[in-house]
Amino acid sequence: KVSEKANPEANEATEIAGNIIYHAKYSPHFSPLKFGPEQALYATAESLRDRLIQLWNETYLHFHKVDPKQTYYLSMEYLQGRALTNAIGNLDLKGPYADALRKLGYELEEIAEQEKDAALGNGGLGRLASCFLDSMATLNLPAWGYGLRYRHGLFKQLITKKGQEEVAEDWLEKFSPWEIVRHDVVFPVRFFGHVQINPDGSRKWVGGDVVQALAYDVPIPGFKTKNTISLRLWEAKARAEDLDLFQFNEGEYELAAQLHSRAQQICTVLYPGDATENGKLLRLKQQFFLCSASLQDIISRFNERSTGEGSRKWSEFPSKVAVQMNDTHPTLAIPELMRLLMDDNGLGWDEAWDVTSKTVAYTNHTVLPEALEKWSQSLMWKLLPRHMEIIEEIDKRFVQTIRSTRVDLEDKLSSLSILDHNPQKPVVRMANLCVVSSHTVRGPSFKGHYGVLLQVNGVAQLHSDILKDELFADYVSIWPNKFQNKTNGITPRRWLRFCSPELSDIITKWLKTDKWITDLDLLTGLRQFADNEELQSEWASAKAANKQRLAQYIERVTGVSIDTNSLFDIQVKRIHEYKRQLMNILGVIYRFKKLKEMKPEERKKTTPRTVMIGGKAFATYTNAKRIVKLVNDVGDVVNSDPEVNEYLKVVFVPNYNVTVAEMLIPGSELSQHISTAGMEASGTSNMKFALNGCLIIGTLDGANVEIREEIGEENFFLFGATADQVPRLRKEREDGLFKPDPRFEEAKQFAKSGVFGTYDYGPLLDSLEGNTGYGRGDYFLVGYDFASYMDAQAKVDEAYKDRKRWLEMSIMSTAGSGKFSSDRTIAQYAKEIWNIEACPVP
Ligand code: 26R
Repeated sequence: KVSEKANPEANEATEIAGNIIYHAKYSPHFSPLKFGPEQALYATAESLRDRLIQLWNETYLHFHKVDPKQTYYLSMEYLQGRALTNAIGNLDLKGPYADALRKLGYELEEIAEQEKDAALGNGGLGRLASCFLDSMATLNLPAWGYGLRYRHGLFKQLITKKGQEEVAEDWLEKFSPWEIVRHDVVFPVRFFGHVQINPDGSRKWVGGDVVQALAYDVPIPGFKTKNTISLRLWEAKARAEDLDLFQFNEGEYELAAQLHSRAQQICTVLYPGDATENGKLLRLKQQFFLCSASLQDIISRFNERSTGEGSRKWSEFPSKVAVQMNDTHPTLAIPELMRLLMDDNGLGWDEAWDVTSKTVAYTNHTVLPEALEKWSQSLMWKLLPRHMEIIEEIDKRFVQTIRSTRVDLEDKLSSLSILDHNPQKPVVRMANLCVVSSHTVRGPSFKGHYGVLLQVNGVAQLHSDILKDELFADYVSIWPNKFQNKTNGITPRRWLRFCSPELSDIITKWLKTDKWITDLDLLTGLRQFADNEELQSEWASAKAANKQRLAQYIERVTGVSIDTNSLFDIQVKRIHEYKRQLMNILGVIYRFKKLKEMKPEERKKTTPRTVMIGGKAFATYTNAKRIVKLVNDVGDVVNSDPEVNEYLKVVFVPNYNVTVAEMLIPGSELSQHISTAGMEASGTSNMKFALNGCLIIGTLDGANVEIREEIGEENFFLFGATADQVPRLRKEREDGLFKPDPRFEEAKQFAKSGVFGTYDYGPLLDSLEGNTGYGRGDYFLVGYDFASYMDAQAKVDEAYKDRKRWLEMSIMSTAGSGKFSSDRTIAQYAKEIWNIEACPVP
């Protein structure tokens, strides 16, 4: 007793253990006879949840009292991953929780392992949203996220003889201990119906189906701060009265519950297939559901925070609310806010437009034409008739303004306008709607409707430049200051402090402070020690421990045993032709062939490598699935070749997700970011790898450009064409003017020769030919870049032989990663787009 009083940590551990037992007993989800790791996870999570709820409430009340301007981040995707380790780390309770669990017979890591990922997203855009939430909370910003509570997150990837197979994922199978259902936060969301014109000329959207949006709050704790913000996820529910009791009693159960089942479809899966009309309709419903529920909630909070005398002025709205649209998926927020202001709150067009355009801002995350959203006008008229009226009016006014002020743009209007009236396929161009509607409230050049600045952004300098010079070039001539850059970032808590505690402790020791966790620029302090042998040896042993942990994981999930002395070379990201996993595997195929041809003593001089590739292919993306299959087939052959497998192993890491990334990245030594220049908007895993002391082989694309600048060109393996060369090279390739490097031809021939099994890789490999009718004439320039890629790989092999130099480069990578903290990114959004300030809970 006495010793516990003297030791507050031990006291806390005892209290926490008591709390965990309390939850196991009185928040029972399992029969009382069992207290295994799973039960321990839920009870532990619930004990943390108690604290989070308290902090969440304090934060909410504080924001309510101070009434600051608040940002709402609207995103169709969040890739939160696991929450336990993150919550414990952010609340600074790792020691006490580990002790408490030990008292109960468990290791914290073992319990954390039980948790499923919340995978409500696809890839980069979703993970970015989650990193942003962590930074918003940590910076004490008044900011919330809004999203959808998909019943099934992103599919689980199984690797079978056929390649990738998708099965439904089930993160809510038991339940999620991290969400709080808010039965009092419910809003109606309408679909279909028609527009009624009232005697006074005002309009009202009526009829159709109405579903309820029910709020679930996921508390997001900041790092070592009381501030705990909300990720509010909407679930769709039918109303009780929508059950047709008469039909039900007639035995017509399906008919009776039609509305219920239609409501349920909305939040069943993320990105339902959109090849069919039905699929498109469901996706549009999802997007509108997010926008409508969120805006009703935002408006009700705006009114709730009104102080004293009557309701507040709508003109104040933009000084209290910023809405950030994560890509075009939540674009319907624009016409929905207009509708709510005009039809429900009686504002006139000009007033509503002024409020709306000062409130919304848009981030673009891709320039790929197939990812730029266009919705069919007829589908929109059917599902959202009032919104289509509003969009038509926005477009009409925009076109009029341009006609009367910019005659020089007359022939550009057909591509600048929001509505594309192409008679074959009339569509609404969502990016155009975003650009036309995003204004700012500050700055000297704000002059009424269309005098605007700084409200559309790209996600890396090169990407933002491409938006200005190409995609949105004509808009730039109208609004030269509207476009800006916000280079992406990642949270250093999850992506270094928590996923690699060994390396973190070394950094803290050498910097003599742990302040780098919230001030990542301090990492530059490591530069002066980059060639220090003592640091290098500590660095090497932390890396070795992480490699060991990764090797065990790989063996467990794939059965392949890998050599921890080999170079760990990793490429993990969504499988896409522009990301060029095919170039990676062709390089591996070439390496394999050369190793086979060597004499044993020659092989001994090579640098042993383990190449790991992971990522999910979209279910209907045929070439991406063929790439997955090829990597697996190559792995089977290479790994079982007794002559070569000491020097080369190839592993496909199945079901890549946030949790797998937390295992792979700390153990990596080389990572590949090798997209065709100009095509990867930013990339964010490149930042995670560099932060963890992994060297990058890559092209001048996306954030690679800035990473290389920060860590130094001598620490980056660069190759490939630059973005401005790409159009000319494509043309030459198409015209048959390209002379392929013999290594490229050799690799392709070998791949086709049948050594890697009986699957027909012809169609995939033919996409790399100039013009075969199969592919797009090597649109992604694998052929052109292959030569310089292989040269860069040869440099990697040489560099790895010099251990001291390699470690120095590794330390320099971490030391130069400070810029890529999402704290920096979010601070810039707060200052330069949202105009919000920190509001710390006292
Ligand atoms: C709706 C459908 C058309 C759709 C298209 C594209 C849905 C989702 C996407 C995902 C895109 C927008 C995406 O994830 N982009 C990635 O955003 C990251 C964060 O900014 C970048 O780092 C990354 O380069 C980019 O590909």
